[in-house]
Amino acid sequence: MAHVPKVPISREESGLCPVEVRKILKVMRLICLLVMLLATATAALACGGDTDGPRVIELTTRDTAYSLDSITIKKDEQVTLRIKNEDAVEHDIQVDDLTVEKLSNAGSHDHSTKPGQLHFHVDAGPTGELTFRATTAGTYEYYCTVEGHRDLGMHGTLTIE
Ligand SMILES: [Cu+2]
Repeated sequence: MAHVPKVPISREESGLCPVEVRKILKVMRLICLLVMLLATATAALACGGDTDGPRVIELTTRDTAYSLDSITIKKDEQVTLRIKNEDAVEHDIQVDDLTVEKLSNAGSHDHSTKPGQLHFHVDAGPTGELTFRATTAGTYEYYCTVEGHRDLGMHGTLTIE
């Protein structure tokens, strides 16, 4: 192979006039900007977008049964427990001997017998939810207080880690 000396190419030798060089630089800057925007958007998506919102736990009630046998949450974590009632009868969920900080309640009725009791009730058909925070760790039983439903299997284990 013939020896080709490496000589830096000047603007004149490259055949590009300063106007063309400026145009190329402008396009390159635009590409850089787009890449940075894309990276930012990807990072935002990777973070889930709204990391501050409560975690939603979906529980369906169908044929007098809960879809989940156990629910695990973290102490002090904001959690939205959502019950989608697919049955033709009302259901509820209650945990005895646990006091939680209730943050909001939507589409459900609260028939708690004690302040701070984790309890809410969902009519036949709709979806109801309760957003709360548990401040004590432990293992508890959740169950449906509608007569006979607990015995039919409407209960499960709530673990607060
Ligand atoms: Cu029930």
